[in-house]
Amino acid sequence: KQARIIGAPTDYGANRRGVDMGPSAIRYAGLADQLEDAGVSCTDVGDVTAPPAETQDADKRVPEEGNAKFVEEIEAVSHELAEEVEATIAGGATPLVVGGDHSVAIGSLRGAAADADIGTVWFDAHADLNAPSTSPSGNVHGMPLAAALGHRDFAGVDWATAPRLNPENVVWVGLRSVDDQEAADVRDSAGTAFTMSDIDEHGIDEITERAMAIASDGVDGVHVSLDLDWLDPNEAPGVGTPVRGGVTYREAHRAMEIVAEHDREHDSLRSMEAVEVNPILDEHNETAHLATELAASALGKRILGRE
Ligand code: DIR
Ligand code: MN
Ligand code: MN
Ligand code: MN
Repeated sequence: KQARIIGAPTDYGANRRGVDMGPSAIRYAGLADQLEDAGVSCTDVGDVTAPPAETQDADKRVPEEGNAKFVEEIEAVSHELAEEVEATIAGGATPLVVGGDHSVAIGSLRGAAADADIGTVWFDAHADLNAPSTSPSGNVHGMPLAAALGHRDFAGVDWATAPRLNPENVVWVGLRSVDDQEAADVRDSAGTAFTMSDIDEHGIDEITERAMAIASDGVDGVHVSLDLDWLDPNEAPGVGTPVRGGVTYREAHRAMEIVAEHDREHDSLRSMEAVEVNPILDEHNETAHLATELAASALGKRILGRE
């Protein structure tokens, strides 16, 4: 397997500064070496362009309805990132996008869906299905799935939508903090939502297997989106919006191993991202380390290696 690391050092979509240092923290934690050890040959293309939020005006709004901060900046990042992701896949490698806040998923999904029908598995405490008119925060990191799926607020905003992301192949895993309107929108969507309660009831293996099966059913590939706040804050303290009651360290690794198994059997993993690492809020770069380990598991690392 070949991976291409693409950094997207943004915090335009988040409400806390510091997540723009995620790519740097993840590289410093040894991502490329970890992947090489796992037998994945890997190149790092560096970062897409993202000027510091302080130098930009938060109030420039593209969807005129409602509140969405830094939309012009997010548009620029989405364009460049989508192109990198698309070119990576065309070259036969797996894009591994390292964020940055979760708004970078808009670019990842567009790039992954440029030339194929795709599904996505969204490992996150949050559903990220808010839209400018429904978001309580105005932070675009809570909106990438609404954008990608073409919510009416994003009508005509073509940089934001991923027309070949099939709504029936969207699967959430590990939800535990969903806003009121957002919860109704998740229930009304064609996608499948597995909450933390579903994981408690059925176990991480069964839920992840079902998630990969649904996300890959009838499409060309799956984009795996890993928001580090999916894990319990005890394991992943360095995130902007920690929520108690997340998955454990071992559950997270099992889930990523199941992603890799599914990919071995079905060639299903088209692209992946690891987002929302905030080293400022972290302890000893622990969350960035976790991101590198989990990416390695998703790309095929096994405790005893492979023959
Ligand atoms: C919240 C938080 N639902 C919002 N979302 C986060 O601002 O829309 N997503 N943190 O990962
Ligand atoms: Mn998220
Ligand atoms: Mn989240
Ligand atoms: Mn299959």
